[in-house]
Amino acid sequence: MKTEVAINGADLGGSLPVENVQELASNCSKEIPHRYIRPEIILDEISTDDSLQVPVIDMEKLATSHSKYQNEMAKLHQACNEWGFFQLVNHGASMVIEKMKVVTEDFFKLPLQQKMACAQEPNRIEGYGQAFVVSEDQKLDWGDMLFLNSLPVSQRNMRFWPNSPTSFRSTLDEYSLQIHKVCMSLFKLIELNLGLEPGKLCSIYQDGTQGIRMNYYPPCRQSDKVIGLSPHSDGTGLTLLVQVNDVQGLQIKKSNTWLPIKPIPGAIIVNIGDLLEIMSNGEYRSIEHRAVVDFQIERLSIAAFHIAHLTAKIGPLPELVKENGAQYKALGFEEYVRLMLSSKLDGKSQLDHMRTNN
Ligand SMILES: O=C(O)CCC(=O)C(=O)O
Repeated sequence: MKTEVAINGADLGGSLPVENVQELASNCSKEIPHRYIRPEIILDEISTDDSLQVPVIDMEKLATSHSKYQNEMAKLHQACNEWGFFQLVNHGASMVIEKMKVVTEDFFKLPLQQKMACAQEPNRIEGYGQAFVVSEDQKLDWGDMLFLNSLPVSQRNMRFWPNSPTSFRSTLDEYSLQIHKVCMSLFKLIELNLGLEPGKLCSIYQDGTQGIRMNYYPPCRQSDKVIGLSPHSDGTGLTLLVQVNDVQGLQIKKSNTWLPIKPIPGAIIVNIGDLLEIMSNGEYRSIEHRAVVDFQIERLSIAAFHIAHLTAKIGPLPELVKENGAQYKALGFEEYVRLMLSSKLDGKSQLDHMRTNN
C-alpha cells in the first residue's frame, strides 16, 4: 500500500472506478482484457534460492529482558536494517487473526450486489473496489480490495463497514485493537534499537491512523501475465500483514530479484514503511514488494497499515541525523499524504520526492 487515510473527513483523492476483478475472473469465457496484461513481468527475475528467507522474530523472546534473549533484539535490528521485512511469531494475537480470516473470506464470498453496498465513493479511498487507478490508460492489478479506516475510532466510517457476515464489525474492531497493540510493542523495541529516548516513536504512532485492507486476488488463467498488486513500498511506519489462505503470492525485492515469501502458519509478516525509513533517516528501509496471483486458487491477505498521528511532522528525527545530514526533506502530514496518494503504485518512486539529494 501507499498511505491511505482520511484527515478529518477531507477528500484526499481516490481511484477511478474499474471493473470488478472477481466477477471478471468468474466469467471464464471472457478474454482477459489487455489492461491487465503486463508483458514486463515475464522478464522479471524470481529467486529460486530456497535457503533465502526473511528473518523470523520471536515476540516472546523480545518481551523478556532475560540476557539469554538479548540476541533477539539484535536480530530485530538486523531484520529492520538489512531486510525491511520479517515474520513475527508468538505475537499473542492468534485467536483474533483466525476469526478475522473467517469473516474476510465470508465477505468476499458474498454476491457482488451485497459487497457493493460497501463500494468506494468518488474521491474516497475507503470501501470496496480498487485503489490507485489514476488514469484511463493505466495498467490494472488483478485484484479487488476492501479498505477501511479502523483507528482512531473517531475516523471509522461505518457506512463502509460490512454488516454481513454479522460478526464482521465486531471482529474487525477486536482485530484492529489487538494488531495495533502488537504494532506498538514493536515500535517500543524499535525505538530502543535506534537509540532513541523511550516514547519517542511511540508518541508519534500511539494515536496515529490505522487502515486495514483486505485483498482478494482471484485465480487467473494467465497468471504469469498479470499482477495482483503492483510493486510498491508502503507509505506507513509499519505494516502488519496476514495471509488468509494457504496460497503464496507475496514477493519482495532483494538484490534486484523477486524473492517469494513463504509464510509461516500463524505468523504476522511485518514490513518497514517509507515513514519509518524517513524518520530513521534511512537506517531502516522500506522494501519494494508485490503480490502475484495463482493459476487455480484465489488468494486473500489482510494488511494493517500504521501511520503517524495527524499533526506529526514528517521528516528525519533530529537525533538520527548524524554526519551524513538529513537524507529526507521534512513535510507536514497532510502534504505527505497527498504526495503518496497522487500517483499509481510505482516501486519506491514516492519516496524519491522526499530525498534531499533529489
Ligand atoms: O497481498 C499481499 O501479500 C501484499 C499486500 C500488500 O502489499 C498491500 O496490501 O499493500
